[in-house]
Amino acid sequence: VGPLEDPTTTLLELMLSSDLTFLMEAHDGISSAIAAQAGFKGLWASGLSISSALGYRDANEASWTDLVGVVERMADASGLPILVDGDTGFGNFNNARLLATKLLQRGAAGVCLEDKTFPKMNSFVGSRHPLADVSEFSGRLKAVKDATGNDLVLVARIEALIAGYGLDEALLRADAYADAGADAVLIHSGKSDAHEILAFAQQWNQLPIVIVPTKYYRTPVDTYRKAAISTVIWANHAMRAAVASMRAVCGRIVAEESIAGIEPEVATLDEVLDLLRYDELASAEDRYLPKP
Ligand code: SPV
Ligand code: MG
Repeated sequence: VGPLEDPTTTLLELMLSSDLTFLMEAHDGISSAIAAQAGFKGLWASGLSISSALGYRDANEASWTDLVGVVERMADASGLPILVDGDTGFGNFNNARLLATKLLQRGAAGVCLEDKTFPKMNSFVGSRHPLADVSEFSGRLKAVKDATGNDLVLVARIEALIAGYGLDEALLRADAYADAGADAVLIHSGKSDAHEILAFAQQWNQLPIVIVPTKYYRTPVDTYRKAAISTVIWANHAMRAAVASMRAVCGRIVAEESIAGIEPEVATLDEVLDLLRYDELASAEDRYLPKP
């Protein structure tokens, strides 16, 4: 796969289209290639999944340089537009605009910044989720827009519902972030049903709305179509699938002291070679290496 000609325009078009858009989580080159082969049109570079794959906790233990390195591998391996989970932007307006600039240079199509303080904690872990001041966070968004303009889609993520402040605070923040130049808002919720985010969508339609139904996974996606939601992020399912399969395979190999039993259950080597386009390298060798 080659890089997309204009990943940012493609991502923005997906988010602005009247169809519901799905972004699949990926966290490294091979998970990105698998999502592309499965037919997804765009990826979510999940902070939780990338941290987990690196052996870090989703609490800003991984650095912004760790993140941009992973995103570059994801872009190259998939050729898809990638919305990157930029957490809080790793600090103030200056750290946020540096992150956005480096992500753009390394092939990202968009960045999502959440209105919390550095270091953040994953929204589903514990109960301490201090929100950033609205005007300070708006400054972070403005600085990113001034640095990257239309070259990078900017999604402002509202954590008011996660932090327990309710709908009015979420709506107030959405207005402020739209004024600050966001291209879309992500409204997050940890409830096991979709009522909070549907109430938000009913009252707010200035910009495309992005959701992450990790906890309210039972809601059928047609509900989101009817609510005119723009984009659904399947936020961590490649990472969790990998954990489940690797656990099962490791457990069986330990118990059976053999790899014979699990051979039919793991991907063949040919599948791996196909994902990473070894065929392209073979034809390039024919073209460029001296003939024997
Ligand atoms: C992520 O995938 O890292 C996210 C979504 O930010 S959540 O884990 O729900 O916060
Ligand atoms: Mg995250």
